[in-house]
Parts: sequence; C-alpha cells; structure tokens
Amino acid sequence: MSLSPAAQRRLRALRPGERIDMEFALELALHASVHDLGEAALRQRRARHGDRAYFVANQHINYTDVCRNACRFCAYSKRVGDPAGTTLSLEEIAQRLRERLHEPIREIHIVGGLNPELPQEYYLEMLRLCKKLRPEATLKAFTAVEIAYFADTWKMTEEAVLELLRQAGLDVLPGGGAEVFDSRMRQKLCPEKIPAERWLAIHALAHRMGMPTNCTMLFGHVEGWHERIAHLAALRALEDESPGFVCFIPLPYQPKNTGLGVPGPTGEDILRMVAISRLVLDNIAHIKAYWAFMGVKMAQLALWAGADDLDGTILGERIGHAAGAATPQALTMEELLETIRSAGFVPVERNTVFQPLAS
Ligand code: V47
Ligand code: SF4
Repeated sequence: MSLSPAAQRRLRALRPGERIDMEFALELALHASVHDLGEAALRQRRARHGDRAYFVANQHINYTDVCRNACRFCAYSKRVGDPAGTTLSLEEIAQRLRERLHEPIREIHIVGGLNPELPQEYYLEMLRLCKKLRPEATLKAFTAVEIAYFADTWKMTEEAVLELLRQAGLDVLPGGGAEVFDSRMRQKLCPEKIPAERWLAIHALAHRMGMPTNCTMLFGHVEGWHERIAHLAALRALEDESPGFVCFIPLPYQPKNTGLGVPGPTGEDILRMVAISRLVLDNIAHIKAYWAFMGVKMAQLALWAGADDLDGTILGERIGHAAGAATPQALTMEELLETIRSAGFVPVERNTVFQPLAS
C-alpha cells in the first residue's frame, strides 16, 4: 500500500523543525517511498546544516573483547576465560596513541566488553593516560552499559561513577548499548544487557551533570518499524526532558559471525532509517552516517537522505569489523574530505560536540 494523498501532502508541507507524531511517523515508515522520505529529510537537513557535512579526526580504542554478556548480534566479544580473549595493557594503549601523535586527532572513542578481570584503576589510568598524551582530544568513552557495570561492580551510584571518570578525563558518553529499547526484542537479542530504562536513565543523568552524550539504535535484524519508531520516540522524549544528546547514529546490523541468522538491512532500508530518524528526532541536531558500518558509498547517499555527519578517520574499530563490515579500517583526512566533496557536500571538521574547527 502506498502513502495516502493526504499524508503525501502533509509530508511535502512539513516546515523546518516541525514535530511529527508517532502515528504519522509509522505511516511514513511503512508506506512512503524511499524517494519521498529522503526528499523530506533532505529539506530538514538542509534547513539545519545547509550543504555542510561534518567529520572528526578520531581514533578508536576497543580495550577488551572479554565480556560477561553474550549479545546474540555481537561477533566481537569473547567469554570470560576464553584464551582467545584480548585485553590491551595500559602500555599497549599508550603505544597506539603514540603511533598517531603526528596526526591532529581531536577525539578518542573508547569502548569495550564487560571484563570482570579489570580493576577500577585500569579505567581511571586509561583516561588519565589519554588526556596526558592527547590533551587536545575529547575523550568519548564507555557506553551506558559499561557505566552500569562499573556502578554494580564498584558498588557506587552511577552519579559517583560518572563523577570519578570525569575527574580522570571523561568528557562525553558514546551512544552504544541502546540496541532496540523494546523489551521483547531485547530478550531475543541481548537478555543479559541492562534494560532500556536503565540505559535511558544513565543518559538523562549524564545530561543533568552537564555531560553530553550520543545515542544509537541497532537496526535491520529482528525488529520491525513499530519497535524502531518507539525507540526514536523514547530518545525524543528523553531529549525533551533532559537535553544533552549531540547526535543520533542508526547502526545497520552487520550479520557475519553472529548468532542471529538474519541477513542485515538492505541499502533501501538503511536510507529509510536515516530519513525517518531525521524526520522524528526534531530535537537532536545531528544524524550520523557511520561509514564504518554502512560502507563509504552508502554513507555518501545517506547525506542526501537526512544525515549530516560521517563520523571520522576511525582506525582501530573492532566491533563492526568482527561482524564482517566490508569497509576500510580507516580513512585518511584526505579520503574523508574527498568522500564528502564527491558526494556534493562541503566538509566541515568538527570536535566531538560539533563545534567547527578553524581550517
Ligand atoms: O553498542 C554490536 C553495536 C555498538 C554489532 O557514539 C553492532 O559516536 C552492528 O555505539 N552490527 C558500538 N552493530 C558502536 C557505537 C558507536 C559507533 C560509532 C560512533 C558512536 C558514537 C557509537 O555497535 C554497540 C552495538 O550496539 N554492535 N555488534 C553488529 N554485529
Ligand atoms: Fe558484550 Fe557489548 Fe558485545 Fe554485548 S555488544 S556481548 S555487552 S561487547
């Protein structure tokens, strides 16, 4: 069934930043053509960001793949005690940072599994070390899932954990671990992971403490549009109540080496998801087309369907690549600039919170 003429008119007449209700969002997601959705999302994106497309010079540190959880979509983690598990020592982390000191990196993205063998001091030292070697970089570290794990194992409140980490150098929380908020889906995908309510509460807390965060959704596996729209609605409601989300990242499911046995989203589905995100999340300024999971060419197209950011140079990402992401390990600054320009946009280098950097 295609979109009704009345809904078609409503979509074409959307004003910049106009809020749409969830019934309309679902109707659009189910029935609008990808072309009409992309066109409407492009108008919203242009009203906010013109022809600019953002990127950041960053480095990923995935410090341990040992994890107490065993999410079924995750090809990265190893069971506690598995001899194949790897954890970077603080010296190895320092080495990875030193190897790239000649590059003007502005963000270090640090996430890992829930590894019971690592003491509190490891995390604090890791942050201090990053700040010492890279004082000009923003530390975007630890998903809400890791923060909850620290609070439980260190027997501290989540607020005390965030404060302790902040004193050691933490600036921003990344958006991972959200997956799909629907509890039935979570039961199928990641039954051991914190429930959606706790993920949301930790982000709200960080925002109240003045710490910006990102948000994500893992899509294109067992969920449907009802769950996707409900997920976006929960993010929008949280941002209304406790503002602080910098950017939303729709993460296309990478199917290789995982236990789910489903293929992952099509290109058309990825573009629909990006466009719907731009149309629903009227209170979140940025939508990221994460090239490491989407592929560089898909990410270029996503800039035409509502996205305004490509993330960054990356290097060191292991989560998506363990699940078969057929993308490069890193892009150079020149390659990123060319990717954006050849897609028809004007590249703007930014820091983690999207302040443009003087070029
Ligand atoms: O939390 C795990 C997801 C996330 C798979 O905040 C998978 O700027 C796809 O959150 N297929 C980590 N996704 C990545 C992430 C992220 C990436 C880039 C930027 C930011 C940011 C955040 O990746 C995990 C999980 O949701 N994930 N396995 C998979 N097979
Ligand atoms: Fe562990 Fe995160 Fe992988 Fe789940 S997604 S198994 S919490 S590393």
